[in-house]
Amino acid sequence: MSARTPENGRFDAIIVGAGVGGLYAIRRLRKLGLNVRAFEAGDGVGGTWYWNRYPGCRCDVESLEYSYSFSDELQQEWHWPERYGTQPEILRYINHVADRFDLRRDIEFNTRVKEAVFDGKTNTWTVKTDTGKTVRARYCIMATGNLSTPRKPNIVGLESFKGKWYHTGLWPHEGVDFTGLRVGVVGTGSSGVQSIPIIAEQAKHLYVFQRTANVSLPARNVPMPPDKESAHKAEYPERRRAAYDTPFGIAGYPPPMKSAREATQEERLIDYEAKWAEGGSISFLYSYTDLLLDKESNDTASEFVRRKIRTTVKDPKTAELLCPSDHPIGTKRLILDTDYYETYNRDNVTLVDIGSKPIHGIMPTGLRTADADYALDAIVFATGFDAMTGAMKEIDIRTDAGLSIRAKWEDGPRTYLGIMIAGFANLFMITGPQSPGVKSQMILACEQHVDWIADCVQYLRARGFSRIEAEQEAEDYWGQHNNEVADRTLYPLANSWYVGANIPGKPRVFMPYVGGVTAYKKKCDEVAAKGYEGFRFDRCVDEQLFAAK
Ligand code: N01
Repeated sequence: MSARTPENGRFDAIIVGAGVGGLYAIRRLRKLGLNVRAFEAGDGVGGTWYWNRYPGCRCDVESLEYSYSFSDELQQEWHWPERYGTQPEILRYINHVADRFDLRRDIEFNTRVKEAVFDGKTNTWTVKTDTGKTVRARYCIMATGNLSTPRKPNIVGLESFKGKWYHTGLWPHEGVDFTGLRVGVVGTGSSGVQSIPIIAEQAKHLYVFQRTANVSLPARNVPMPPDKESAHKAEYPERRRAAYDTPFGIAGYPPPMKSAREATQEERLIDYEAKWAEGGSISFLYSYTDLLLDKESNDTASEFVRRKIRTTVKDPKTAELLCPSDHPIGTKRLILDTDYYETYNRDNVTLVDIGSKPIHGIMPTGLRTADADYALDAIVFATGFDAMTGAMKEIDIRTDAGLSIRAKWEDGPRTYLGIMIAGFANLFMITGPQSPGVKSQMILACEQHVDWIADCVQYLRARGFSRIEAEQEAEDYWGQHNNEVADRTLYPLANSWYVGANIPGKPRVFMPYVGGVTAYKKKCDEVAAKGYEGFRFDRCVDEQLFAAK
């Protein structure tokens, strides 16, 4: 069923994006009686899970956690077949949610929002799309995602390449068969590491072009044990509540009790071995209290992983290249893999060090580095995204007072709570920069933000306000707090997408909030309980425009 347009062409809320956050926003705002319209660039729901269809794509949070909590029937009835959800399985789930809660009728697919302009006289947003549509709404809700702006490097000669090239974040829906081909994968972040073992099984030869070695831990994926599923489901409501009282928004991992420095070498070895055998990133980071705070403690975990790599990879030179050494473990997003390091023991896989011998260009027949030519039939760019700010800056977001997001965020994002931006009234972000979104269980983060936004909108409507805006002082305080919290950790030491280091020319600013979900949610709740402290409200001149229903 296609999306309905009200007779006057005006909505209460426009939602940009129909991924996990956008879908829940439709549901939640609709329940308040709001007339909503979502725009989605893809021809289906799912966001990240719609676009990232590369081989081996799978979530790194366990599937019983990585799911919506807003409906107990849904969480009880849905069966996750494996410990970690595959991309097709997660997309099937999101489609099920869209159908089950009848969300599609408010979504306009194949429609990209190009521009959003705020009118301070009527307190409305006017949104224009690439399909030539113009709509107006009181609220604009950006559910645009944090890793939704794929970026391939500007390499000279790519247009001359005679083979095919792909980006993991824009994977063809029909899939790609690499059988018998000479394939090059550029990039060894999560997307590269997940796809490399699968591509290696198909390709005649696979060349992995690695600039920096990353840390990958074994996922230890298994079919879902029935007893685990039933035990989890029996405690779902309690577990969901408990998740908000954890640093990463994921319950079920016993918090560490002591520092790595307090443990003996033998104890550490036993602990790390147990975590390695268990699989997963949170449990590994939970080995000790200070792995993300103290470099010396962190070194013990990093060295453990390097030893594992050296014992797994048979060729010592390749093993050494794969050993991460430029950042403390966990300060870049930890990767979970299945047989990644083992893949380098295959005869048809070659690791190419482009850190010391960079890519010089692409030729019709393949790729040239500083010291060799590689004949290729296909190139996969697993080179990541313009993370956290890219999607917001792709849209021309402005106000009639002459402000624009592109200008305001020129030196990095500035927000209050990662939800609103001073100067941009009635514009909400779901898991925006300076919120813990990407450092937590994303679906929980989306639900928390949408619930907060929905409560806020209800508050405004109950009091007849048509405008809410973050105060500049509140935004300044939040930015400073965000940096202070990050500076207490080892995170800023890494050249990660958290600081925009993967995009040439992007200002180096630490973007996610790493004070933990517990502290963050408490702050958001306090702000709301104090009548939305740090925000100011107003009524508009033309109240009839958006008379409350
Ligand atoms: O991207 P990345 P990703 N020349 O930015 C290299 C989430 N995710 O798509 O480290 C050569 O991490 C770059 O090298 P370097 C997850 O949060 C989750 O893999 O910058 N190489 C790096 O190796 C993740 O963190 C899941 O030196 C270049 C790689 O490309 C995030 O998405 C799965 C280059 C990019 O790694 C992004 O992951 C997938 C250049 N010019 C993704 N530019 C799961 O849930 C970049 N690189 C499991």
